[in-house]
Amino acid sequence: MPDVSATRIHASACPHDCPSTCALEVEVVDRNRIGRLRGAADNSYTAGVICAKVARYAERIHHPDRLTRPLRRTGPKGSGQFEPISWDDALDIVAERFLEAERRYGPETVWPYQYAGTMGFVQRDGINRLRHAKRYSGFFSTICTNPAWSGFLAGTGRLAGADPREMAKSDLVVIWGTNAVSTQVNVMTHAIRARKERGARIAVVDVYRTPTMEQADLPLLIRPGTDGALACAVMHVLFRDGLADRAYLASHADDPAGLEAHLAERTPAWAEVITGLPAAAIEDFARLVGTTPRTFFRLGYGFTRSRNGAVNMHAASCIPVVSGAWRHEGGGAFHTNGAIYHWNKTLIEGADLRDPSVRMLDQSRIGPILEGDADALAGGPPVTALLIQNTNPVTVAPDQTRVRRGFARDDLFVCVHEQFLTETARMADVVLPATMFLEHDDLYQAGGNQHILLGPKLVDPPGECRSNHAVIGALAARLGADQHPGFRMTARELIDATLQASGWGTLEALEAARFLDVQPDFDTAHYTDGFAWPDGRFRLKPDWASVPYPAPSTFGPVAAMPGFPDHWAVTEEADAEHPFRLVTAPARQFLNTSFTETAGSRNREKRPSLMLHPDDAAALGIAEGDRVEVANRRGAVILHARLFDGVRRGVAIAESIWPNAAHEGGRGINSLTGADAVAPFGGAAFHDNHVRVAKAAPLPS
Ligand SMILES: Nc1nc2c(c(=O)[nH]1)N[C@H]1C(S)=C(S)[C@@H](COP(=O)(O)OP(=O)(O)OC[C@H]3O[C@@H](n4cnc5c(=O)[nH]c(N)nc54)[C@H](O)[C@@H]3O)O[C@H]1N2
Ligand SMILES: Nc1nc2c(c(=O)[nH]1)N[C@H]1C(S)=C(S)[C@@H](COP(=O)(O)OP(=O)(O)OC[C@H]3O[C@@H](n4cnc5c(=O)[nH]c(N)nc54)[C@H](O)[C@@H]3O)O[C@H]1N2
Ligand code: SF4
Ligand SMILES: [Mo]
Repeated sequence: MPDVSATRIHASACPHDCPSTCALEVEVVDRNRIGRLRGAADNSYTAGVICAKVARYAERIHHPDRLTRPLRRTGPKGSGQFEPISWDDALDIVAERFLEAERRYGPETVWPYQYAGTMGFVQRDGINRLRHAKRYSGFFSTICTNPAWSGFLAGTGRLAGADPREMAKSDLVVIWGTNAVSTQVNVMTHAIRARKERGARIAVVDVYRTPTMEQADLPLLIRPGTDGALACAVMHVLFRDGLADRAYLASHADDPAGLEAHLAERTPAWAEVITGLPAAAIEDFARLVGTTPRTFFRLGYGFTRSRNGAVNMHAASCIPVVSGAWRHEGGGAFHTNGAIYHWNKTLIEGADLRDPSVRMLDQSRIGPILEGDADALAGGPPVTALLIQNTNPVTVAPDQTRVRRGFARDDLFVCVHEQFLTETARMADVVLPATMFLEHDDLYQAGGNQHILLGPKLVDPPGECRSNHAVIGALAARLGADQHPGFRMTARELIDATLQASGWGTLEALEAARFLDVQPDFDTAHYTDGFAWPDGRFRLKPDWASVPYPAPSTFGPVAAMPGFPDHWAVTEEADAEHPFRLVTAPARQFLNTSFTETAGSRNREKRPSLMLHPDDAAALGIAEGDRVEVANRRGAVILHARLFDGVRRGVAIAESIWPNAAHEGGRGINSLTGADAVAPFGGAAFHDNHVRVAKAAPLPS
């Protein structure tokens, strides 16, 4: 291992909301400047590879538009008119306004609202300590993971799976509903190693020909929201052709006979009608799965962002149980590793202060919540004060029209702590400048692999930027709520105490090691001795309402969810008025809206566009580059047509998330997405929208 301290190269971890959580090597030029970022070659998952946007990080951290001073709004909301003020004045205003709101409506009127702009525990989760100390409204986090996690948990009972490095030892890697080349490049490192070293095949299930599907030996291009049908037909073939592992099913699953009977009618021909994939292609795929013991299912998030997303995840996760692939190294399934870490984050989150009677508000329903929808407010007071860190809801949250109306309310006080003047920060009354990950200390866990990583402070922040931890502590003091020890400890002290309380050693040890590989052994990871239920049996037929997901209640039409895997027809289907299904998949050069501020990313993404099949475009009289209006009852957006035969007819793809302002009229892509909760535990169906598409009226000259 190179002695990084003797050089200008220092170890860190990527803080962004990406399953890869890469181990980084950062070139530090001096106290104020960094050079190139690289992937750590000696981290067995990162394996020296990181994405281009983070390799160019100097462009983001040294960006001239970074916020460097606290600001107070001087013009109308959203005008962008601010004046610099001192930190003391800024924090005094925020504390005063929060106390005033609390006097009027009680503490639940204040809603601390955060997400995963940084994945570091101290800087991301510390806001909960202030929330609990003050009994501010709870935050039910739903925007990203809930349909995926609940769907995976429904079968295995535990959010963990086969070691993702085992993809390199697989003979068939099935990359399902993730555009890994764009969104978590390291999956490709291991999958392609398997192809090079063992002649493995790669199958990709997606709804357009992504850069990942371009790499596939078996591209499986299906209609959006139909993964459950594909999974059923694959399992039908496995049972029909004697390729099901009946011994494994007998010892490891709840009701294989029931599943087999249920699948009798769910033939490839049945699935062809639903998925659009020819029955012969389904047969070929199923046979390959059934005859390749080492088949690794790498299940992503993308295919769960539909109203039936949890059901589809569960259905896909049943295949390696039916085929018995779990038995083999290089086989089984992996979605995320949340369950392997056994953290005790009491100090960071102030969990000991939490009052369970305080209402929980749904992150994804921020639009209805700010508009005063009584159901969304869970019967409590209106939200009149927001403290926002690590997220940009004005652009990323669904049902944007309502979100924007909510933020425009004059009786709403908003404080945004940010690195840039995002579209959310523009709506704030007070804006506070935030540090970036190389300017503060934090601790990270990898979702898409098995590492615990340290990201130490390596450079000084520009101007007056402060870390989230510093801001939360300073506000707690002003609000008379800083008795909890977590407010008075440094970030490093919190990291050390959290590692020790969780059984992961000390900060000193982690600092020396840079990252810890905490992969469970094979039998644990592969559920050899049983899945994580009292009877050890994988649930082919889950009881959805009792899936062990930490949610305040169930959401959506839970009672109508199918027991066995199925095509659950609750997606927002095309109709005469809305003939297209719109998917708003991630753009390669952005990370949600992060990196939309850097020229290196923006120039490569060019402009907000809509991929359409050339025949659909021709039928609508739309040519390459034309301005098109994309609309449904929630809103309308102008995009530029990109003709592409890698999308199906009737499907449209808008790679996201561009700033709203990058679109004509300032209406962003989430004007088209819905905030209705996905069953069974909430979430937003970002890829499940019906829309109409038409050539836009010419611009007034
Ligand atoms: N470059 C880049 N990287 C990112 C992000 C980003 O915005 N840009 N976002 C980060 C975040 S927050 C997350 S959660 C992860 C998510 O990473 P992934 O697990 O990769 O999931 P998504 O990126 O949401 O979606 C990936 C793919 O799902 C496909 N998809 C959509 N609907 C369906 C469907 O019904 N069936 C199937 N089979 N496929 C479907 C989309 O076409 C897309 O290609 O990525 C992270 N990494
Ligand atoms: N249409 C559509 N919408 C989507 C999605 C989609 O696929 N399609 N994906 C959804 C998904 S999966 C997700 S996870 C959400 C994500 O949405 P967000 O969580 O809002 O992600 P970002 O847009 O990257 O915004 C993160 C912000 O945090 C800030 N930040 C980073 N680090 C720090 C820090 O240390 N301190 C402070 N104070 N701020 C910091 C960054 O500058 C950035 O502005 O978007 C969702 N929205
Ligand atoms: S691939 Fe993901 S974790 Fe790795 S550097 Fe890029 S954004 Fe960060
Ligand atoms: Mo996400």
